[in-house]
Amino acid sequence: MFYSGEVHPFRLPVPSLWLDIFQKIRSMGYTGVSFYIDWALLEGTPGTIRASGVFALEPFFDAAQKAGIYLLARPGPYINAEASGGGFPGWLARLPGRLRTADAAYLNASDLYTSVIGAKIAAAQITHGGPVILFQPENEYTSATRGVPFPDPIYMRAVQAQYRRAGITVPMVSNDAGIKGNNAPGTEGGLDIYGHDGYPLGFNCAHPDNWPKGNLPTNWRDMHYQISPATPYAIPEFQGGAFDPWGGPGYEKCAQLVNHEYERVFYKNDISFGVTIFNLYMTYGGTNWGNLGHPGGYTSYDYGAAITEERGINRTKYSEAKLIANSILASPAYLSAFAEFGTNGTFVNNSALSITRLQGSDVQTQFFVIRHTAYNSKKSEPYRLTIPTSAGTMRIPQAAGALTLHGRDSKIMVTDFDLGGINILYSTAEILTWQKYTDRTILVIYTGSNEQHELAITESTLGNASTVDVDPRFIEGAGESVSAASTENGHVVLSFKSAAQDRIVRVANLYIHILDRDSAHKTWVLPFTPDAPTSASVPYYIQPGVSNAIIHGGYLMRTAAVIGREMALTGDIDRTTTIRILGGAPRPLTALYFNDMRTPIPFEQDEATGIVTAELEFREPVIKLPKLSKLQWYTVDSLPEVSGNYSDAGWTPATMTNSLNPRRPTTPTSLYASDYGYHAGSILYRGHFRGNGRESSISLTTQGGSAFGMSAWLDSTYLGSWRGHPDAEAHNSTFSIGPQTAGSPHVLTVGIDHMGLDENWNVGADQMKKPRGILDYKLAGHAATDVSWKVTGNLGGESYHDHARGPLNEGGLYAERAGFHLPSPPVNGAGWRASAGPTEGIARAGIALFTTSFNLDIPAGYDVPLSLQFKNGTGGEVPAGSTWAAYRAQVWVNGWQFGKYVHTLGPQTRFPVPEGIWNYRGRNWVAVSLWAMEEGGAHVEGLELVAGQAVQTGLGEVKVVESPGWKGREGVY
Ligand code: IPT
Repeated sequence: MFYSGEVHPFRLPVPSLWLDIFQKIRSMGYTGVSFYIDWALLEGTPGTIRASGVFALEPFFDAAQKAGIYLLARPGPYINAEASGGGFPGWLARLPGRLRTADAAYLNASDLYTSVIGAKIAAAQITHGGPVILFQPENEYTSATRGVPFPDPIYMRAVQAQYRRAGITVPMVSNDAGIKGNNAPGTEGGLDIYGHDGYPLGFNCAHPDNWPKGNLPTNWRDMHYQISPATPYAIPEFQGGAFDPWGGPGYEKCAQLVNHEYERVFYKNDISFGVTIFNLYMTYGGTNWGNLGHPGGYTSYDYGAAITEERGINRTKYSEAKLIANSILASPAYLSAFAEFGTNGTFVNNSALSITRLQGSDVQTQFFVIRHTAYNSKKSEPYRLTIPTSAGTMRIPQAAGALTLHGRDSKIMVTDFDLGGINILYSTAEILTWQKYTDRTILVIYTGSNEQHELAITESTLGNASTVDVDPRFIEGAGESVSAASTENGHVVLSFKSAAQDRIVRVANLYIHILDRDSAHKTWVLPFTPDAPTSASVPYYIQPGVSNAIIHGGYLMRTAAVIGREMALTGDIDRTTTIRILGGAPRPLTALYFNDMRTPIPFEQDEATGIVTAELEFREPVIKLPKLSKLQWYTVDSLPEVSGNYSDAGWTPATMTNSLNPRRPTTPTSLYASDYGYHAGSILYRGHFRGNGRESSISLTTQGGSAFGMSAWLDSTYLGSWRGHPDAEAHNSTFSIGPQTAGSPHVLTVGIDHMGLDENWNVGADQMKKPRGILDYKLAGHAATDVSWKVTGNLGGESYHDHARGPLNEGGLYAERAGFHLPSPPVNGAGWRASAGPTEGIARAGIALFTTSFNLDIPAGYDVPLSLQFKNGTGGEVPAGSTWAAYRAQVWVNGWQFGKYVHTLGPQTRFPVPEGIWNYRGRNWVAVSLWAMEEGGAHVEGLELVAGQAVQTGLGEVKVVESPGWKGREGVY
């Protein structure tokens, strides 16, 4: 089974942290990761692919392999992904042809990217010893505007051919948006495997408790049998969180909407359909650093996912997802099980509940997935089962009383489940894992709170000694017990109520660990690495018959290895923690290591059970952070354009009259940023004209994408701003001006905050081409041709300067053009002065850059998440409909833009920046641009560096990424 989490390497530009994400996902019991590649970041200069440094793919492949993770490669070329342009480079806005169609212009434009990236992925396929086992060309090729041939088999064949030519040989899977049957195998242009996605709760996180009626898919399996009966049931994207727009409710709300209960009900529902290619989007979201996001989202792409943007795993949904994935990993019979059509009412005596059955096709095992008929019910429902087993039809529980399904829960119950020879006749408690060791078999099951359960074992499969032995140590004081009895018809029945205390029941050589769910959440199942974990160089994957270690406790357990009679673990702890190695430790164990392979740690091994108990000592780190408000800052004006004799000689004249944009320019020359090679960050315009005494106003229609803002000046006079709104991608502003002396030269300066390019979801609409910049203008008293325009974005445009950070990290502010956001800017040079920093602000509408530097000395061996926190009157949260002073800020850490803050919109005020972008043991530079959109200026109320929860980590060294500093740039204007 390909049980996978979606991760975008480009949203975590620190290659040595990729192993951390892979290990956290592998430790959830997932076997795979699916990833996109963002074309826009790799081919900023048309005709040149730059895929090195943080953009290199090879380290991602290596890390996956080291963690034992298989990969599904999804390089697009179109990806969507809430990325600017949906992954399309901005220069495609000039394409003389339709995007995502068989137009030669589009296929030619994507040839270089698909061939270079295709070849890199091809080299990492499993057939070459690498981790890539699946490939998805295109993405959600599902809908089109009228008049466009769709679905076009010629196009889908062409995309497949591009990648086949590049050497891709693994199966190709589709990702239909909804189960509609596009590009199914056997259809013209079809792929090898049919796949579709599903986001049943949608993307509005404002009411996280609201599960709308009817949003649980019920017919997917039936549809799949119709569409593609011969290919594995594949869901290449299933909702694992949600994205959030500017001014949205924030990602903690999305984590609540798509929480652990959602996972239980919805993931198990997909399992009831027999899914065997299953990818949860997102499992780690990351960051839209450096302008890589689309206008519908802000800097964080946390997504409310199982792993937080800061790589934390505190959300219950991480632990719950681990239980579900592990149960499937432990169920080989699931892989060949046949999912029945629809749901079945005959197995359960309560119509408020529904069961979908999966039947083993070559073994007797059956899986019964039970849920509430009204999937969103919050009621607890009692039930009894009548189900077929190898011992005949059974009424369960056999004991008095009833089973219970609580609200917003779903369970996978089994019959005739094989534990390497021992037959579990049935279990109403869910299986977390089991493992057959040389001297014993261990089964770990778990219950919800306040539940009654029953488990039966076929006696004849237990060998001779079928003694039932409830370990008294775990019973005493627990107040709840396990009753066990052998029945006449040859099985041992255990009846038990849930209890907070873990219990062990021994039945012959089978040790059954009964945990409650909270305790199960703390349990880790780790495949043994073939080597000491610190030197693990050999890839290891889950293989049938290869042992797992079962470990209880610890914030995160990463790896386990057995070397002779010694055992070595790696992992992370957030406090002093007692761990219990339930299974997998040699008997007797002679030494135990945790992270540090030189110093064994004390432990005890129980004679009878072999369980090893050890205390992992947390040593509180000393984390000293500078107070940013106390540091020496330097500042420089970043809008020299409006102060006197500024020369825009170096700017790009906006003289193009033949724009290829689908929106035909309504101005004498095109003023679309993409026509001049500018695709990210701020775009600035200079409109020159001579006065004639008849001026009265200037109207501007500007477009920057949702939540964009703009400001305008006439010469040195501030005219006003549009502060932005999440629903406004464009805006009309009219500013009054007085009549100007006839013949006098004037210049209008317009700054537009470019929020990214729209996605290109609907084929034919070419939405990503939607222009950014000035759409229309009217200078009253003048003909439009009286104004001659110049434009700039980032210095060099598509011939961008910063190859280390890619084509989108810089915008067009003067300070960015000059590279002052980079480390070591020339703070003693002309125009700079010492400052108290962004809290000092600026006294009138305008733009300034602030920069400072300091040393960090975070102790090695700890994972300490650091964020930049903007503070305001309320301590953080931006109130809905805020009328606060309008300003926009960007923050750069060592030159990497890791925050775009819109003071009036929010919701994000805390901007996590990963280690590796920070230098944790050395010098760091923080730069802030402040764009004040108020007559009287604006200041940042507070900006501080804050640390999240520190964990003592077994991850190993995080290498600081190459972060070139400021160098005088030629031709800066
Ligand atoms: C689906 C896209 O495939 C994916 O790239 C991402 O944008 C995701 O949505 C939302 O986060 S599109 C689906 C919602 C129709």
